[in-house]
Amino acid sequence: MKELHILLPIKQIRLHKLTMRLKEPFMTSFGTVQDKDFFITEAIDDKGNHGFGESVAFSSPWYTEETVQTSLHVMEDFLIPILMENEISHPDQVSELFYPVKRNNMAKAAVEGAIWDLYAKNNQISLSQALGGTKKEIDVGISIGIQPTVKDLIQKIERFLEEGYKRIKLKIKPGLDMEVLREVRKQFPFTPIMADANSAYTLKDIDHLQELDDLDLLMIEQPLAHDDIVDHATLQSALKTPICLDESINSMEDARKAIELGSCRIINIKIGRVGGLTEAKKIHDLCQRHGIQVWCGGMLEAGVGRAHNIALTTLPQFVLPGDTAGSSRYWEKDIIKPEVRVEDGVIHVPTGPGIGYDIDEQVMKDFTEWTRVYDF
Ligand code: OSB
Ligand code: MG
Repeated sequence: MKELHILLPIKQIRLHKLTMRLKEPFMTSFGTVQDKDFFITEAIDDKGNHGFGESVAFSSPWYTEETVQTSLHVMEDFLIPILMENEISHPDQVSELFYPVKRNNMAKAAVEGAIWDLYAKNNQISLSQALGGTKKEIDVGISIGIQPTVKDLIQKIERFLEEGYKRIKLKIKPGLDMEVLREVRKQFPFTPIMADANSAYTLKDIDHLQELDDLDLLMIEQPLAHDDIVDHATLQSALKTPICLDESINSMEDARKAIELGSCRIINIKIGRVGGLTEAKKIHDLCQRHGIQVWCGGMLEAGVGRAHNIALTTLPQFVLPGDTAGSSRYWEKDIIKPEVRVEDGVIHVPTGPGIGYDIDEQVMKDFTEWTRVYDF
């Protein structure tokens, strides 16, 4: 099957630098984001197909070490030149070619994503089909940042449940955790709820974290250090609540080791964090073989990144609702048309070629600071 699906020679890559403002600031244990700078990557082939990707690094390195600036440096000075020097016939080859560049996964994913979309468009299939996805609709949840008061939080949860979201994720940090979760659990006794600590705790907090076990949470996401899988194994053996790893899993090898050590029971797959769709698929397949549940995380993406997340989530082991909420949860206006819509807690997967959404040229232009062109 792979042999039939060819990728035409790439003629040009464009990097579009965008600035967009979230409707409201998003607060986590490590800081707040409201203005989002990022890149839309565009790959163009001989036939005039245009493939799009999106970079997910933030302006400062609080989630992982990458930033908007490091992404630009790595894409422009290393990754795009590698593509200029090599011919590829399938997008899976991109991550192999990028292998000599250590880490910088978000930069890699941004470039690889445009090539996956280009490949699907050239073959007149959806990105979901190109990846081997099967679902026609995907279940979605919502991630809520730290709120000024518990009352604000409860109101937000009520609103999102009315909109149909299938699970609620709350951001927690030391001092704003058990009390908040207890109050939320009291107000919503039957709602699927989880908490994300973004690596705010250490093993010294083990007794404190055991209080989570009374709250009937779906999981606790990344309680310990961003680069740890050893202490997480110790914590998981002391907790009934399943641990989900986010920051700690940057490759299939990381996932294999975490599964072997018992560091988690669930993995949050983010395309940017793991270096692209090919690696994301490998982690998915590994988890499927080991009975580890997966779901698709979010990076407050604009429409292109959101569309990639939707396509990935159509793979069968994405059994838990992800963080891919509708466009309107984040943006006054998204850069794709139609925007991503959530109805009764599901997104209907688009069936058109590639990502299945068109770029809204006017909106894109309004948010574009500059564009650089690389001719092959
Ligand atoms: O840890 O999952 C995370 C947002 C920014 C950085 C890290 C995370 C998040 C989210 C929100 O939880 C996900 C989203 O709604 O896109
Ligand atoms: Mg997380």
